[in-house]
Order: sequence, then C-alpha cells, then structure tokens
Amino acid sequence: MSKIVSVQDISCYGQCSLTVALPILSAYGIETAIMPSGILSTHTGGFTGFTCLDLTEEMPKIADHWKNEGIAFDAIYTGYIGDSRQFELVKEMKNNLLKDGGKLIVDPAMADHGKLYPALTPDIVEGMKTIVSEADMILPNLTEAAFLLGEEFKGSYTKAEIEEMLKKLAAMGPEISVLTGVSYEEGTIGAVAYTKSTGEFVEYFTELVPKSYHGTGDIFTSVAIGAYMNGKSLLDSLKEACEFVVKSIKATLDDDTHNYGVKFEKVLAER
Ligand code: PXL
Repeated sequence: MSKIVSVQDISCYGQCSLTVALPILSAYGIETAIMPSGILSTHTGGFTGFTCLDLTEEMPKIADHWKNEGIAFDAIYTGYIGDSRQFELVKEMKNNLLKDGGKLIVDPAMADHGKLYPALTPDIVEGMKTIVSEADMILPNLTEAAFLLGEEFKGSYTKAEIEEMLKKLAAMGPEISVLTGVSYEEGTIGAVAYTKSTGEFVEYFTELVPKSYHGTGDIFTSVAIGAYMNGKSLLDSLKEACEFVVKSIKATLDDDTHNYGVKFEKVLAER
C-alpha cells in the first residue's frame, strides 16, 4: 500500500485542494498524510473576503518531527502553495522524507484561463519553477504551463504546439509531464502526457461539458495519482481522471446554487 503526503492548503469550504485530495486518495486505498500550507476560509476563486492563516512557520517543524520519527513516503504531491518561502521546504521534504525511488509529483496549481489565481504573486511562479525542475511528474493546465515556460497563454493550441510545449516542460526536469485542459476539436477536452526517457506521448480525450468549476484540476490530479500509484498505466490513469471529472461535473449541473466546486462525492464510489 502506498503512503503519500500532500502539500497544499486547506480551503475549509469550497471542494478543492486538501478537502478533495484526501478523500480521493483514501478511496484509492492510499494512506495520505497532509502538510497544510495554509488555512483559508474558502478558496480564492469566486468568494470575496476569505481569511488566510499562513503556515510557513509550522511546516518545517512538522517535517522535522516526521524525519526524527523515521517516517518516509512513496510520493510527495504538491498543489496550491501561497507563500514562496514554502518551495525550499518542498525540496527539503524531497531529500528527507521520500523512500528510495519515491516520487515528487507537482501540480503547479496557480493559474487558469490565462490568469494567476487572485491571491498569488509572480514570485509563486518563480518558486514553482524550482520545484518543477526537481519533480518526477508534473500536471499543469495550459495556463500554468505557459507561466512555467514564460510564454504568453494562447486560447487554443495545435497538436504540434502541445507536443512542443510538453518537450519544453520536460527539458525543465520532470520525467513525466502531463498537460491538462487540452482541446483540438470543439466539444472535446483531455490530457496529453510526455515521458522524457522514452520520448512517448499518450493522450486521452473526453466530452467537454461546457461549464467550468473550481477544484476540477485538483480532482483530476488526485484521481490520476491514485490510479498511477496503484499501478495503472499512465494512459489508463489519465483516462480515469478525465472521466471522473466529467462525471463529477455532470453530478453538479442540475444545482444552479452550487457553483464553487463539483459534487465529486456523489460519484466517488462508482470509479
Ligand atoms: O483549486 C486550486 C486552488 C487551491 N487552493 C486555493 C485556491 C485554488 C483556486 O482558486 O484558491 C486556496
């Protein structure tokens, strides 16, 4: 059984980051420890007046205690990080808290639809680049990939452009780079991945449900990691993640009052 630690915020209300990673990874039978990067009353997309307690000071104490206890993980999964001092800690965790062969998996959750998330500043992009360069696997959406590569975000990309982008991401360091939110044709959306050592691309596309919700990137990554850590192929893991996001969105559409996240709980048992 795998043991993972996830480093991201607790948005107390809003179905994203740790409140989705924890139940999803648990459903995959993965023991999941948490390293909360901060505690927010809600996520920052669509709510105003949210509160935030930064946990930068506490995080190294938690990591030191684990190290002293001899605790080690099969993977570190990082998501939203709101303070750039925390990137150094992620690198220390990679050195001190991973088993031999353990993986650093980075979802550079910092932007969407061409823009950084409201509470984030450009130093987060610079810090994110440093952990991307040390990661074994990364899962940016197209906006995040553009920020990581210092390129302007374009609304649409050709297959050749996507593959070029993946090769440039791979050149930053990671063995596996997954681009999410890729669409070559109207009505479809999916993920394309590149494995650096083999030069292989895999891709999976599904139905585009024309409504965007917060937290779907975190859900995608959590399912992909759950499946992959359980021994599924990269392609099957992407397929499971894409289909789970579609099902979660469909489980939410009939409720107009629920627009801050998706009701993944309704479909978690049907994976
Ligand atoms: O889902 C990504 C995410 C995570 N955490 C916080 C966020 C967001 C997206 O807006 O605001 C606090």
